[in-house]
Amino acid sequence: ALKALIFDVDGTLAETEELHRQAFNETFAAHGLDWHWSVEDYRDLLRTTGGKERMARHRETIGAGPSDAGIAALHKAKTARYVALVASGAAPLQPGVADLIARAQAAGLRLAIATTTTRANVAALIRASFGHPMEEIFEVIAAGDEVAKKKPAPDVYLRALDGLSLPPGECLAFEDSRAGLASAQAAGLRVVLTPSAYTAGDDFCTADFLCADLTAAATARIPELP
Ligand code: XBP
Ligand code: MG
Repeated sequence: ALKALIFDVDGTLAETEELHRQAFNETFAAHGLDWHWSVEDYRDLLRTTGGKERMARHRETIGAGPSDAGIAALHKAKTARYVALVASGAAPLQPGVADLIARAQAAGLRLAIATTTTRANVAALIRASFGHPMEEIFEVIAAGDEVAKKKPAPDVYLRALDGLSLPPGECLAFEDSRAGLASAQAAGLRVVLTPSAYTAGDDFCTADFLCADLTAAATARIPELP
């Protein structure tokens, strides 16, 4: 039987990528770096998960840029900017998310997070959108640099399963991207896929359930969900 729901954050709980992009661009400008990522650039850059990894890939693509230590410092500054943007309430939850989490809590399902982003970013988002500390809503939080390999590797989902002490068959994962889908499935999980602004139009044919959003109407054909 279903015991837990494991959620991705960026694109799944909330539409956050435009705030990440804004935080990256403001950070580049503030540090005198002549990088600027357009929506079109960013769609492609998102295929590299993780902010530091994304900057390093951009450096390889253009053949110049900061050292790894410079990238780490930029990423710290980017996180501070992103946290401030999210704290101002700039990232709306995706449709149905608040209701699904309330129904899951009422049904006694356990809740976890498996994300590529930085833990501080998740804390800011959950505080701003639910009005509670993230630990009061999510029992297990597996995030960013806490694992060796980011999505599409299974590491972050395996860490969440380990924290829950549950087998993948008793959990459902919620994702919005191909990298996230691959990560969760490689950990043995079934995946409910809801496309987000940057992933709409991607090929999700391997998803166990493909839903337009997480409203009760859109997820009605997933029998285990409350
Ligand atoms: C989200 C990401 C993250 C954010 C940036 O992927 O790829 O890199 O864009 O976060 P997913 P950081 O939703 O699949 O977890 O800058 O904190 O790394
Ligand atoms: Mg995502």
